[in-house]
Amino acid sequence: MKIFRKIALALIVLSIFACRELPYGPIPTEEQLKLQEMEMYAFIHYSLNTYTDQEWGFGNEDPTLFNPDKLDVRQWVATCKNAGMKGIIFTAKHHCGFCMWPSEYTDYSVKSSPWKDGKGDVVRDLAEACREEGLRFAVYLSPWDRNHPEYGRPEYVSYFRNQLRELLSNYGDIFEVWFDGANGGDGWYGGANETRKIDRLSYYQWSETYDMIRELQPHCVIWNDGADRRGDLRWVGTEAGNIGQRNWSLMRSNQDPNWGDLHFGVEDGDVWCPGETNTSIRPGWFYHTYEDGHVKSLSKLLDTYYKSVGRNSTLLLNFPIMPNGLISPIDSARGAAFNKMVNEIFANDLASDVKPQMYDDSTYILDFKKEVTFNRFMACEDIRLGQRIKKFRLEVFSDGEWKSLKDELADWGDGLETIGRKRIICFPSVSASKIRITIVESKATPQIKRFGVFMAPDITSETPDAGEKISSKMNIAMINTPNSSIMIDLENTKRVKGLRYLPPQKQGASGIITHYSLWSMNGNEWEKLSEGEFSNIVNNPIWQTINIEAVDSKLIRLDGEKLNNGTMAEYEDLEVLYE
Ligand code: FUL
Repeated sequence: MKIFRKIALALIVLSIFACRELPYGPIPTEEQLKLQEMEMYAFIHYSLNTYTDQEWGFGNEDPTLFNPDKLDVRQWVATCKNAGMKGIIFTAKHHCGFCMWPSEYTDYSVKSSPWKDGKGDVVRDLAEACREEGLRFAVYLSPWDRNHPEYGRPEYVSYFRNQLRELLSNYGDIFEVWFDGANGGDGWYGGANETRKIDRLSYYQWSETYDMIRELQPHCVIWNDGADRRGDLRWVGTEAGNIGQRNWSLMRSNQDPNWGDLHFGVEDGDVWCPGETNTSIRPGWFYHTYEDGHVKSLSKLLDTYYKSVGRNSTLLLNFPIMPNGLISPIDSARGAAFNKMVNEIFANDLASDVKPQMYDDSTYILDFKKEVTFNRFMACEDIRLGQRIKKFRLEVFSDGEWKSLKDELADWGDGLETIGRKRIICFPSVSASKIRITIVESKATPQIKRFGVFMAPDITSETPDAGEKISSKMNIAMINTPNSSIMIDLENTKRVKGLRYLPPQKQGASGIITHYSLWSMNGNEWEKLSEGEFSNIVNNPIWQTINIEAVDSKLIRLDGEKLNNGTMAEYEDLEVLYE
């Protein structure tokens, strides 16, 4: 009798296991899953750059410039919370090397500033405010340090690790560490004023650093691009605010990714590595007064949401701090409006009471039993079992026939490739009584967690995309030069106080000026007005402004001292600033 009972029990257990679907391919860790579920979290960029109006500091900026009179981390936290952000990643140290906490390993920090008589700690204040308000807290620590004398040598790697240890030991739980990809180049380096190149794959010895992170903060995820060991999250190849319309949360563990791998993920990748779409609410990462009129519009932010969260990615949205120590009210208001709109759109799921009818492993029908009007469709895979679906079809039953839908934000085809944790498809409003979803290709039996159907208001007409395009092509005579110069004939003598340069906007463009000199001619001689670097222009190809002391000029020449690629300086647009 006993033996029969045992056999029966074993059979029951076996049959339960036989029915339970097993994971297919790589799956997320608990930490990756938790991060993906946050969907949106904020970046905050704040450093000496805020006071020098730069995007990248050279490393020799005076630390006494850091002296905000209204710094209020609670206003930052409130802004981020109202914008729907579930955490904050703070630039503890940007490329200039200035530390926003009083690191014991350098004096180039808040402790050498007049703010709070050198006794302040922005990292601590923010970490505490986040905790009190229920936001998760994380740090950006730039590996490239343009201040440190030893940068490029092994000593710097120990310094970097020491700083990381401080941040991971003294500020409570850290949900993510962000190691920016910008690496090496010119800098101050303790007065050496030179260019230092490093091998980004081997120099930092990431493997050891990762072990230290895992030990100090076992629940922290590592963002890193192309290191000698794969991070937990990946850059998506652009800072414009979009990931590929096809997006696998997979990468190869032992291969340096190319741009396509970052943007689209790798279908046959062997490790889970979701994309994190990082972009700023303004053109730049740091605050510049001249960008006050160019805060992203509501429709632009929604477009970003669909092209990140709606494409199986998280959204890391940046809010810069103003010199007074606050987030601009323009940005706060826009962030809140964005979150309100997202909540409104997704509050009412028209499919919430509709049980999908399944015809086989790959066809589902949502029957509303009446005509409903909608313009957004959502599908979610159970990613604990792996990302499986390669391609699907979406049809609506309207006017007595099945009609195919395509993703109106798609860059090619119908845009119905991959689902992942969350996929949102946008299309013009349609009235229909049924939706049919067909999984056309899948790696293994599809594991759908949810379908959703929504009606979003059309806001494009209400909120034009102000701030994306600042000026149209100027009415200026361009003189073609055979080299890396761009010459502008002002036709007669004018009082010039600057030049604005918009680099070519095409993905992968060559001829982007990264280092420039600016010249003017009024008589017969060229006079050099200014020279410098357009920092971060390749990853974030936004308008660059060169301000000069006003001069009389008839000809202006912008020389590309260094280009990202090619020999011919290219531009999308130029604007001469007159007094
Ligand atoms: C880039 C950096 O160079 C920018 O300054 C900014 O921090 C951005 C988030 O990453 O690569």
